[in-house]
Amino acid sequence: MSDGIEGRPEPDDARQQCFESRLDRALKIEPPDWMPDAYRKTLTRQISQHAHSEIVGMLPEGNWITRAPSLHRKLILLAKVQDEAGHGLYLYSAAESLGTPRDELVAALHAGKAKYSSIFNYPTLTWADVGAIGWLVDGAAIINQIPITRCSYGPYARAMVRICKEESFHQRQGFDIMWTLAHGTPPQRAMAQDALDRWWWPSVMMFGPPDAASVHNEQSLRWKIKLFTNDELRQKFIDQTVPQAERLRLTIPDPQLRWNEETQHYEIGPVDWDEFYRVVGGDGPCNRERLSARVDAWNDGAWVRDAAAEHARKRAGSEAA
Ligand code: FAQ
Repeated sequence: MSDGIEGRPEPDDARQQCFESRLDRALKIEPPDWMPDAYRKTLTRQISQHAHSEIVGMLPEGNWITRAPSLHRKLILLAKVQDEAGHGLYLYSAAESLGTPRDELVAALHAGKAKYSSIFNYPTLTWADVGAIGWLVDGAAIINQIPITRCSYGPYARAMVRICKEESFHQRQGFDIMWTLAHGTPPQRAMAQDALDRWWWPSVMMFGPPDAASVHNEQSLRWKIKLFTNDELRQKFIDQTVPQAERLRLTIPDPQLRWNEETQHYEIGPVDWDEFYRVVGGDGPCNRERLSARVDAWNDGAWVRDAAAEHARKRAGSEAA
């Protein structure tokens, strides 16, 4: 609506200009600030998907807590899985600051309407898979998330600072497991290689569809929600991880992998994007199992939420009296 004075920006235009000028000056957008609806919606989608990924991501590794090969490994794994729960909570808080209550975000996950990372729909068949997840999946997560510490939305950027520090520890513990197995007996080495064979391509896919097929890349880059495209981050991951595999003397399961002297990057063979879309669409090896485990955990925890809400009600009542 115009205020009728020629040349004066309409109120929404003025707010839009202020928003864009903050982005241009690399200033953060904070919860009380005006923001376009579409920016709010995209952020809520991405942050809640990220939160769901952290929580669902506890399941594959949680599967090995009771079977870790030593007390030392068990303690480390327990701490790591608890860290992931913490990451989920920071991220749900950041998403809630955009106006959608946590219950709604969780309900969307349980109804199969909200996504979570494709990577967590693969099974953890051996102890080496715990190593491969730490090394590859946390390694990929760090590469994706370090730039998000500089994204335009304050609560998301700040949550990511602590998360990235913890993910660095996770990546090292995964590499350490792989190193131990790779330098162990021949069956242990074979177990490490088998885990790499199964987790390599899903980790490469984790960065999302190729840029040409990404729905949100362009707009999210403009809004500084993303600072790099899916393919740029994927390339960083490949360039970082191939030399690590060489140090482990393990073989990346890609006969077409080669170093390009000209571009100074590794090149990989074709990615099976049909598999990616199948998994994202709900038909991966463990999608149904993961979702039903989350729904069961939510239902089993109802008494804790009820007790906490009752306690808060009583305390508010006694303070008011
Ligand atoms: N899985 O247009 P784009 C972790 C969807 S945390 C499932 O490129 P966007 C820690 C995408 O949502 C791992 N869906 O989308 C840990 C969109 O669908 P929509 C999670 C995917 O958002 C370690 C459609 O495809 N990290 O690992 C995936 O611009 C170990 C089109 O794609 C984050 O969430 C996928 N892999 O870019 C925990 C980081 N990729 O929503 C436990 C933050 C794409 O339109 C153990 N998120 N889709 O229906 C991001 O950086 C971005 O959201 C991307 C996707 C890069 C994931």
